[in-house]
Amino acid sequence: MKTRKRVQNERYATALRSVICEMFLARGDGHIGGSFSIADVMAVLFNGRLRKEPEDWFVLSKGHAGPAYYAALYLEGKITDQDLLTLNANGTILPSHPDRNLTPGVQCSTGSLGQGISQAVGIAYANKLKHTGARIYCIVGDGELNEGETYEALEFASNKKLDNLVIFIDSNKKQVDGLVEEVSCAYRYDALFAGLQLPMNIVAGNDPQAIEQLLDHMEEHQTGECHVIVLDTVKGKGIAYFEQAPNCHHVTFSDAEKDLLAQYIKENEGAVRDVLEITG
Ligand SMILES: Cc1ncc(C[n+]2csc(CCOP(=O)(O)OP(=O)(O)O)c2C)c(N)n1
Ligand SMILES: [Mg+2]
Repeated sequence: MKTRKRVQNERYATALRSVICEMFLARGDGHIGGSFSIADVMAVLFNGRLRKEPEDWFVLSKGHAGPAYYAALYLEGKITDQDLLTLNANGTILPSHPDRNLTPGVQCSTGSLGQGISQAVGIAYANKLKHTGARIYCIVGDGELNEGETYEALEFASNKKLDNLVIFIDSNKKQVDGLVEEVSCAYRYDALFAGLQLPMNIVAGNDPQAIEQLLDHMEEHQTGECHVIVLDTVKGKGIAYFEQAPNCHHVTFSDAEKDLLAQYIKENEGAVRDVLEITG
C-alpha cells in the first residue's frame, strides 16, 4: 500500500530542519548533527506513513536527536509556537531527550542509549501477541551500537520474528567524540546482521525517495522478519558548514553559527508554511 503524501518528503525534511534551527536559535546550543542526519527519514515517517488506526509506534532510540522529533510533532500541531522556543529550558515540555510524560505525542521516553531499541522490541512483541496490526519504527545511532544492550534487543527481534518492527540505523559515521570506527568499531553491517539472521538493507539515508521506495517494497514483499535498514547519512546534513565540521554532535553556537541557522530559516521559511497550511 503506497502512502499518500501531503507535501513532497524533501520539502517536509526541509521544514523539519528549519524548525530545528528555530529551537536551537532560541536555546543557543543543541545536538544539531544527529538531529539533521535523521531529518529525511523522519520526513518519510511523519509525512503520512505513521498511521493512527491502528496506531503505529515511533521510538527515537538515539534520544539526543529529540529536536527532530519535536519538529515533527510541531508540524503535526501538537506543540505550540510558544513551547517550541523553550527547548531544554527549566520547566519546559521539550527536554533535551524525549519524555512521554512531558511532551504531547511522544510515545516513548529515550535518551539512555540502548534502552530505546530495547523498549521497541518489547512494544513490537506485545503488539504481535495482541495482533493489533500496529507497526513499530525505531531509529538507533551508529555510535549507539557500542551499547551491548542493543545486541540483546536485536537478538530478541530476530528470535521472535518481529515482522512488525523496522529498525533504522543512522550510519552517519560519527558519534559524540569522533569517528565511530576510531572510537570503537568499523561496522561490517552485512556480516553483523547476517550473524543475527536479520534481513538488512543499506539505503541512501538522506534521500527520502530512496527510503520511501524501500519501505514500500518491503511492505509489498513481506518476509516475516524484523527488518534493519542502515541509513547511509551525513552528520549535520543540510548545512554545509556542519556537514564538514570535524565534530557537530552538540554545538554551543557562536554568533557566526547562529547566523547560519538564521539563514537556513530565512531561505526555507516557505517549507514550514507549506506543511502547516496543508495540515491546518
Ligand atoms: C547509556 C548512555 N551512555 C552515554 C550517553 C551519552 N551520549 C549521548 S549521544 C552519544 C553518542 C551517540 O552516537 P551516535 O549514536 O552515533 O549518535 P548520532 O551520531 O546519531 O548523534 C553518547 C555517548 C548516553 N546518552 N547514554
Ligand atoms: Mg552517529
